[in-house]
Amino acid sequence: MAGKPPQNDPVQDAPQVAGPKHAAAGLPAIGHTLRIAQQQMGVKRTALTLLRVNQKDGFDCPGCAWPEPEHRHTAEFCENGAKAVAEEATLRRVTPDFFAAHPVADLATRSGYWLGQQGRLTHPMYLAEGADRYEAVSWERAFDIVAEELTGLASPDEALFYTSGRTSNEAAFLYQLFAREFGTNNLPDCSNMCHESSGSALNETIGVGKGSVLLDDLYRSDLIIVAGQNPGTNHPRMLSALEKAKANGAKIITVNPLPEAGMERFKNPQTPQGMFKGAALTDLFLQIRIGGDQALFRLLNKLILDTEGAVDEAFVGEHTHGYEEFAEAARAADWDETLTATGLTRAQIDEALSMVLASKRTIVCWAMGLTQHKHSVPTIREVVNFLLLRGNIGRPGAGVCPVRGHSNVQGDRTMGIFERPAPAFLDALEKEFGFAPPRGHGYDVVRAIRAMRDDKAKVFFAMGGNFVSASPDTEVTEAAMRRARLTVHVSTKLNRSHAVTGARALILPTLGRTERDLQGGGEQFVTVEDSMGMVHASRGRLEPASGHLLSEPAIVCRLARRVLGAESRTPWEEFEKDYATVRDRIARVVPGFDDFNTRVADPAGFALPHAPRDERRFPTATGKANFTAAPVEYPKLPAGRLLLQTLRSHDQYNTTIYGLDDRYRGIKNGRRVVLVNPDDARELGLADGSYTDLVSEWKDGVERRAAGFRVVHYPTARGCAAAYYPETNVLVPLDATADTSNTPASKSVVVRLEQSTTD
Ligand SMILES: Nc1nc2c(c(=O)[nH]1)N[C@H]1C(S)=C(S)[C@@H](COP(=O)(O)OP(=O)(O)OC[C@H]3O[C@@H](n4cnc5c(=O)[nH]c(N)nc54)[C@H](O)[C@@H]3O)O[C@H]1N2
Ligand SMILES: Nc1nc2c(c(=O)[nH]1)N[C@H]1C(S)=C(S)[C@@H](COP(=O)(O)OP(=O)(O)OC[C@H]3O[C@@H](n4cnc5c(=O)[nH]c(N)nc54)[C@H](O)[C@@H]3O)O[C@H]1N2
Ligand SMILES: [Mo]
Repeated sequence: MAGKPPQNDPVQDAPQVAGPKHAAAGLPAIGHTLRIAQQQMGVKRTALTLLRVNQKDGFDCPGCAWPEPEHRHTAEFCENGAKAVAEEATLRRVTPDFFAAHPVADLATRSGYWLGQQGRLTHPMYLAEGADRYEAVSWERAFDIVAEELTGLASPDEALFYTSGRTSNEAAFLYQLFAREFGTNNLPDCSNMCHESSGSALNETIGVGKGSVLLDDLYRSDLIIVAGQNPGTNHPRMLSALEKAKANGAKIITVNPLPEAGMERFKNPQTPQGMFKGAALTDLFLQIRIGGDQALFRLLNKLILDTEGAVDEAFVGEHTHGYEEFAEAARAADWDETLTATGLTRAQIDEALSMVLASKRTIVCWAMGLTQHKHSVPTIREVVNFLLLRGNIGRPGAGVCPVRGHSNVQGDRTMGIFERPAPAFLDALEKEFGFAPPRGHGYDVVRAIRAMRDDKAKVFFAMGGNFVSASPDTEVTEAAMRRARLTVHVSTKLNRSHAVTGARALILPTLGRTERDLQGGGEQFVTVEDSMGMVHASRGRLEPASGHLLSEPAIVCRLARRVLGAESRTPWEEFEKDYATVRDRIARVVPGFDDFNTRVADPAGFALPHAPRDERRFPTATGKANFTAAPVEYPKLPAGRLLLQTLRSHDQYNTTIYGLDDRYRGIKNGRRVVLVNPDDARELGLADGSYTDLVSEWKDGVERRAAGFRVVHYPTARGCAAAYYPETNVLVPLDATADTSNTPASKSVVVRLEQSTTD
């Protein structure tokens, strides 16, 4: 079922293809934004809402985690931020009548696009054991049901508490506190599928699992390398920052198997000249083979080592550890092997080297193109080696810049949403709240799926997100979810996870970022942390989508009171009334949040401390920044196979599908497409416009098939293919994960393309 197109969907998936564009944003983006926004919100609400995005007294854009500049435009949002807002602020509603008309079996045949288009959830809904459809339920009854199942477990570790990265700091802090008072560290989150590899690599090498640059550093940089990221679609406001950096003299190298329109040319919709002509952003495009990045950076490191005076010896001597071992490994880097791994030419790498050597301040930005491979952690460590060699960490205009996804995914981790919490964090919780938090490691996303599959976990609770569609190995994941006793989703919108349920299921509808949050203690705001460690307030203004919604903090507080009862000494009632009291506790538990309530009153927010960035101090095990020397890895393809990456179109937010177009790649009205290099396609006998099945090959011998994809001849690197997530998650084996971080390797799936089995 999961590998086939949805059966009961009025939207026909009939892709039309026009070929890739060479510029992003500009006037078409504005027209597109307003059209989508007005369809969902009407004209007046569109204007009122969009003007509040990312303003100092407004709400944080629920789109990506890119930071807000100090001087904000009246319209500080982008096309895709506007779509995210419209999706939430829509006037469409999913009421109890909707659920009466659509049994769960019917919902399970619909596409994610159709489900999302139905509108905002309005009532708590309950699917009783054996029932065929959800029915409205009171909040009290809903909490009773969760409490019944949680207290009936043989061990707290049979419960899973998932988080998606939109959850505010306050809600996240309360949620992990509840899970730990209940007795488990089973806090898998979307980060496990996202930047976990970055966190793993950075923690070990520089001692902090976060990026070390602020916006100002980008503006001051000489060279910015953007590897494995498509900002034109996924972080559009980053293009303005790159444009400004270029105006200040920076050069940009783009490393990507695909030529992405945004990185080629950016037409800034906020400046008159930009709207029409636009700025070329990329100076050097390295069209790398999927998974070739570690080899590329390793060779660059060798070439730096071989260049007289190129290494920052003072920095290396004073601040780093492991240099000799690393240098020995790097000197052994081999040109031929690197050219094979990367598909690049010698001239391209030489040109990159000369740009690297000419730069005194270098930044490397990356996203999912680096994090979702088997060897992602050593790849990112090699990026760190590269920056350390020339002293590019802890210096203005230089550093590591992992560009985060969800708007508060970084904050959620800071608040303790982590299945492997640091002992110091647990000590602080224990001291503040007077209970003994569990110390053993919990399950991450992949382990949580296995635990449900193997009947070791029986209650699945999700604070946002769409677990079954976002996770790998869709059929395995869905079967695992169906084994649970109870599945609970705190959600704003309908999605597939509501249709693939345990024996009992609940949907708990919640407020979104755009909405007014009124509690006993008056109107509340929440806080978020962006990709660069800046914390600021977010305040919704719209009337809530329904009078029956509870905020995420309120849901956690009420659930905690119901489940933990008198045993808990935590003042859950007070927390629910007044989020400032939660922030007081955060200030005492989480480093860097001293005087939280006072400092967050500054509309610009505040920066969290970052030892490597601020003081060139590296809080690692060795007390220094660690060079590492892992063997170089890259995917090796059997003959007749392609390496498939699963990525985002321009009309989606993860599993939320806004529309069926991918404008910059020239695809319209369809998502079941596979982009293949024309030379590979010819060799494999795949005509443009023909239909094919994607069959993934993995050592477990299980055949995973996604049926009925239109072949698109597209200028991707040789041997590589690309298709959209989540339709292709069915192809990603549960066990195919990155070493160390355990992130699903959803950017390197070995596939063969077979004559289509669907007509
Ligand atoms: N509008 C919108 N915004 C979003 C999201 C969204 O879905 N829609 N999602 C949010 C989230 S959660 C995240 S994590 C981010 C994701 O942001 P991105 O990481 O930009 O998202 P992807 O579409 O997965 O794109 C991966 C990019 O890496 C390239 N790539 C793939 N494999 C390799 C490789 O081996 N090496 C190199 N060098 N490049 C490679 C791909 O060609 C593509 O350009 O965006 C966030 N923002
Ligand atoms: N094959 C493949 N798989 C991937 C990826 C990939 O590149 N390829 N990317 C991975 C990445 S980077 C990520 S981050 C994950 C994303 O995984 P998730 O975060 O689980 O998925 P989303 O699609 O972002 O979740 C969308 C749902 O969140 C709910 N929601 C939206 N706003 C709110 C809110 O304010 N509060 C609450 N409670 N709910 C809300 C809505 O009901 C909506 O349907 O997917 C991962 N999966
Ligand atoms: Mo993400």
